[in-house]
Amino acid sequence: MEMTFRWYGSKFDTVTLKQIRQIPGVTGVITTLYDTTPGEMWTKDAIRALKQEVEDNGLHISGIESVNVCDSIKVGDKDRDMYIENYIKTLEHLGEEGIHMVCYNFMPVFDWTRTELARRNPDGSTVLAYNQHAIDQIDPSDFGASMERMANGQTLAGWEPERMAKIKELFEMYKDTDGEKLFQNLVYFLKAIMPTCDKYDINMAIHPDDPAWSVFGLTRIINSEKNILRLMDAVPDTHNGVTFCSGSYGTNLENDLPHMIRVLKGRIHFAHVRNLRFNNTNKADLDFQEACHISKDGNFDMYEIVRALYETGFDGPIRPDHGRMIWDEVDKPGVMPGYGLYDRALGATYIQGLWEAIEKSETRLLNK
Ligand code: DNO
Repeated sequence: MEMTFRWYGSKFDTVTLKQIRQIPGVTGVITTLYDTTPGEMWTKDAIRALKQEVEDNGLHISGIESVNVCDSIKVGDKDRDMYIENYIKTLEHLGEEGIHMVCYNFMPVFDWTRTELARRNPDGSTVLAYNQHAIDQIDPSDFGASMERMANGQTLAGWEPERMAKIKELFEMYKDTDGEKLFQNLVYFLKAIMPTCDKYDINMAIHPDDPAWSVFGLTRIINSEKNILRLMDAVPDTHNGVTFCSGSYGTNLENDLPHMIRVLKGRIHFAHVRNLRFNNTNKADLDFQEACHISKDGNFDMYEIVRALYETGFDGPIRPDHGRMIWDEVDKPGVMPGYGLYDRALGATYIQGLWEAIEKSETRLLNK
């Protein structure tokens, strides 16, 4: 595995490449052209400039998160082939610049959903949280105002004000798209881009739905072992792969995370490793909050998750995922929710500690 860190680009991120380079063991960044819109073709010049900036700071680009897929492709609109063509050109440009991993998602309308962006812990740190009652109170025709109430001036990816302005139109667009149709549109998209991925050796890594169930009546399909395996079988090319995000698959406690990693052997191209703490597991009253990375702060056994990645020979980029806001970082303007510097840096060193211990104890056993 390679330890990496998500970075949104110097125009948008409060974390600098210089800081990332100083995190022990981190050699690459997972980045994006954050000011492009889904459906737009990425130019070679823009990709090259990004790459140059990263390399000038002693790091390299380990993958893209995300090249977003536009709604026309997701609902299978008549103009989808034109947008797929743009996506293919973007992949060609990335491939020509030596970038071989692309994370994307196929969630309708919203990317990840939380109801609180700064829930306070007893130790003064803050975390992102999800509460089912709060979701049930949101009026889907008034997302803008609901978001403002929740956000404290911060914005979640997928919930940008420009997008909220078009929200009714977006809901309208998805009204005939049920789970099966969404799945078939995803397969259509993947089949169309696979020849390019084969040519440039680009690993596509679909991010799971977060949370792992439908929100606001919009269908969601990448949320369980059965569904992700169905997608792997529908497009068996190994370039059709997975972002294994423990925090997203883990929202559904029926998902056995280490087991899922084992059955997805060879198809996991990217890993997001983080922990969650459930305060209420009853579906109607569900409440979870994000934890720091260590096992004892949340519900997941992080040792078993890292061990499953190690045992299946995972050799792609791995990154710590959302962190708490600690050491007064929460008041810093512009910090991306969940993506401050400090707690994620602690997460990166913790995951590497687990990895090193597993690797060394395995090697010792083999040599006995
Ligand atoms: C949240 C992220 C997601 C992810 C996209 C991938 O923190 O993991 O926003 O980047 O779903 O397209």
